[in-house]
Amino acid sequence: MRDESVRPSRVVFDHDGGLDDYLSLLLLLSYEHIELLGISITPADTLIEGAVSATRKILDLAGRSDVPVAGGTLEGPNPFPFSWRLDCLKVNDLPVLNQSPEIRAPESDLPGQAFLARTLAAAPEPVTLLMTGPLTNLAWALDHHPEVEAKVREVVFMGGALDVGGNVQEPGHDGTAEWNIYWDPPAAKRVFASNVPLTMFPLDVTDRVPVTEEFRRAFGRQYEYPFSAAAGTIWAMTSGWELATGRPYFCWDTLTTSYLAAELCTFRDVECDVETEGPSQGRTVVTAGGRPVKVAAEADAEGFYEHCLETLRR
Ligand code: AGV
Ligand code: CA
Repeated sequence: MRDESVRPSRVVFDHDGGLDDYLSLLLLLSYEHIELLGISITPADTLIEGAVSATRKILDLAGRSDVPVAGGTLEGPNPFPFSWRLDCLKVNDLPVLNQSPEIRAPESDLPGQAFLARTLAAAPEPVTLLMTGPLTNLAWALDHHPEVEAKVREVVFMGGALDVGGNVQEPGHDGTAEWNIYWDPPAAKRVFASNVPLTMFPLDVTDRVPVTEEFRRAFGRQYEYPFSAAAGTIWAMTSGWELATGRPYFCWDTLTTSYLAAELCTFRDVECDVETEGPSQGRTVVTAGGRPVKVAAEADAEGFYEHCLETLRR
């Protein structure tokens, strides 16, 4: 485990309502040294009402009905496939998340982007910002509330593809981009233009942690724990993905989240830029003179799977 004395304890989470975004939340809520200040949601790989609702229900399951949730209203130029965005509705209807008819965790009156800006601005000391979707809300916060820049100790984000192919397969695109960056390339460019320290988990490292059948089924053997019941059921929704598309679902966001609690990856420093136009838009490129970024390079896959299973035995 990480040395908790040197780890940030205050975290703001911005996610985009995909299946592994909810798994990330389950992990985050299980890390005892982390104080979660609030959650903003980007309406990217999701339908926002379903994502806000499912997120609040997970907070209730964790006994963390004090954490506020805010749904964002900003949309990037390249929408996610609609069928992917429906996953949040399935999570929202999980029996383990619907044991009570009412939802207690509060929904903010503010849109997600303004909530993120206000939460950062109100923090007495810089906080860690975990982002498992596009960087849209942070880009907005930097543009509209420049004082938040000094409140971000580190942005830990899932996105990009450096020395491997991307995962965008859309007409007119060359396949070099990863979806979170592709959804809103100018937002990534804006964040790269800031001075906030960036720690990036690109496809290069997340490719090492596919959601395997063995990993999914291992949650069944600890089903008596509500977090494992939720996690195993959510991962089961990824079954068949490889047959349908030729590629597995990956632990993209969960590997990124595990960085806040465990030493499972190695890192390298790169200088990086983002393409915002044309057939490579959303591509992240290593370029001399580019934006310095700390990048996760290698992952201990077996250690990571075990970390998830152990963390979610609750
Ligand atoms: O590109 C990975 C990002 C992660 O934040 N998301 C899913 C994760 O939450 C987009 C994505 C890529 N392939 C997908 C995605 C797929 N097959 N289904 C749903 N989302
Ligand atoms: Ca995501």
